[in-house]
Amino acid sequence: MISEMLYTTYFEHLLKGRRAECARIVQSLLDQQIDIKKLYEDLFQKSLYEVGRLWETNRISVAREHLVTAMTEGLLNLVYPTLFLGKKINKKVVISCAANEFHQIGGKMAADIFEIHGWDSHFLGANTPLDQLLTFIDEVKPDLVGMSLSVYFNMPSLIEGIEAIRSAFGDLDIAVGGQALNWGGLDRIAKYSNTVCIRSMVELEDIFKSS
Ligand code: B12
Repeated sequence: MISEMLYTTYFEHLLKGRRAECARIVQSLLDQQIDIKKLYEDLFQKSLYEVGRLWETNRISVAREHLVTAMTEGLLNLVYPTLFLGKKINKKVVISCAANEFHQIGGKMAADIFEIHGWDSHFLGANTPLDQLLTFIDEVKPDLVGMSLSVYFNMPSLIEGIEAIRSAFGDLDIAVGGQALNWGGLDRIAKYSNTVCIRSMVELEDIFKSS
């Protein structure tokens, strides 16, 4: 549980670029064995969304937004040792951002949650060229492909990706996540077989219940 007071303290340190203080807070939550989904949504995601609002309304600079993003990516590494403690279930997932999609933190978090649930997760990061994604899927032969989309203008690239996966790999399961889904496109994605939209960490749990 992350109290409002702890969140506010963390956020102030984050905006001021105080890496050590942020790391101490995250490490102490990990020491208390916080649910990683809560850490991701209620600390990292919440603070990055807030930073997005501050940036959008010109209250912080692009440089500060980059600082916060880089710090958060570093803090995610503190979680790394806890990712591999669970029992492996012999399932593989490949998670990638759509081509031209540069927001990679959400997809990385999703990949971590799969790993915690015993999957082998292969996270390809931002802006993966489609032909490279297809080649990688062919090599790894995953049980599921996750696609991340943050900005709505990249929807055509996501749809192109889904169609290419359908045509090369038949009915391979696909899960689409990311906040671009808040701006629409659910109907366009829903028409593809074996393709689901995941809107939250709670919805992601449904995949694990059925696996
Ligand atoms: C950091 C950041 C950047 C960085 C990203 C760097 C990086 N290493 O990732 C950089 C500087 C590259 C960037 C660029 C741009 N950005 Co930006 N960015 C952000 C910011 C501040 C944080 C993003 C983030 O990490 N969020 C936190 C993560 C954890 O949240 P999430 O992605 O939603 O992920 C969660 C779920 O969605 C889900 N999920 C995500 N992916 C997946 C995948 C699967 C398979 C599953 C199951 C779940 C899942 O799980 C996660 C955990 O719950 C956001 C603000 C915001 N609201 O997020 C703006 C934001 C996304 N950016 C925005 C914009 C406009 C841009 C630019 C167009 C700016 C510009 N003019 O150049 C470019 C676009 C670049 C591109 N082509 O993609 C807008 C988008 C608005 C819109 N309506 O589409 C936002 C919302 C800011 C704003 N308020 O206006 N940005």
